[in-house]
Amino acid sequence: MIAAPASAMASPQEFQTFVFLDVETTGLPPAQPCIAELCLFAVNRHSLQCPALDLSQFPQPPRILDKLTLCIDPEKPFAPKAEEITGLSNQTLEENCKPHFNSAVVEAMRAFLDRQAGPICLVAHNGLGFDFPLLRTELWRVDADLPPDTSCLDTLPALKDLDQAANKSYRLGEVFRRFYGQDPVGAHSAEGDVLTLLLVFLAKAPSLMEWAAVNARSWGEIKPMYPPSPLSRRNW
Ligand code: DCM
Ligand code: MG
Ligand code: MG
Repeated sequence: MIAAPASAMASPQEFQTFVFLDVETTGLPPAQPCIAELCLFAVNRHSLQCPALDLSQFPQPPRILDKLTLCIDPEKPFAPKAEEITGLSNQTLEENCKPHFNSAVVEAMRAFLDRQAGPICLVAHNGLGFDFPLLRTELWRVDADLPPDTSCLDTLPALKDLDQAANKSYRLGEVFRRFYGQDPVGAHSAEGDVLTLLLVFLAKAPSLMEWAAVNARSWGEIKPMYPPSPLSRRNW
C-alpha cells in the first residue's frame, strides 16, 4: 500500500503526549543491529508548552515526566565501536542477567504508553532512519507491534526543515551544542540521549509541535529495518 503524503493527511493532530525514545544497539546497518537498551520519556504537551527556565534562560527538563529504561541482551555480538561508545557489552549484559528482547519488553512498553494521555507521538532523532524501523523489527521478532495509528516524529528532518539552513550538522550532539553552548551529558546511553533530545525539543517546542501536528508519520508506515530470521523469531 502506498502511504498518503503528509500534505494529503487528515486535519492536524493535537498530540497530548510526546514520548521521546532512543535505542542503543550492537552496531549500525547494514549489519542488522539488535537493540541492547531502550529508553522512553513521556511528557505531556502542557509541560512542553511552558517549560521552566534556569538562571541562564535555558529550558529545564519538566518536573513531571515518566521514564522507562530497559537494558536488553541483544543476543548478537557488539561491533567494537558500538561497545566502545555505549559502554555496553555482551559480557556485562550477561553478567547482569539481562533477558533478551522478549514479550516482557513489549508489555512494559504497552503499559507505559497506555498510561499516557492520547493521542501519542513517538519522537526520535533520526527515528525514521534508525530507531523506529529497528524497533519494528525487534517487535516483529516476538510477533508483536505497536498500534499502527501511533504517530512518529523524526526531529532530524523536522529541525532541518524549520531551520532552512544549508551546511549545518543535524547530529543530535551538534544541535544540542548550538542551542545550549555545551556538550550533552551521557551521549550513547539511551537515557542520556533521550534527555538530550528532550532538551533540544524544548528549545524549539512550539514550532516542533506544530510541525508534528502536520508531518508526523504513522507507525504502520514504518518499514522494519530487516525481517528477523525465522531462526531468531521468538514467539514466547
Ligand atoms: N552506533 C555505532 N557507531 C556509531 C554510532 C552509533 O555503532 N558511530 C550504533 C550504536 C549505538 C546506536 O548506533 O548504540 C545508536 O546511536 P546513538 O547512541 O547515537 O543513539
Ligand atoms: Mg539514537
Ligand atoms: Mg543513543
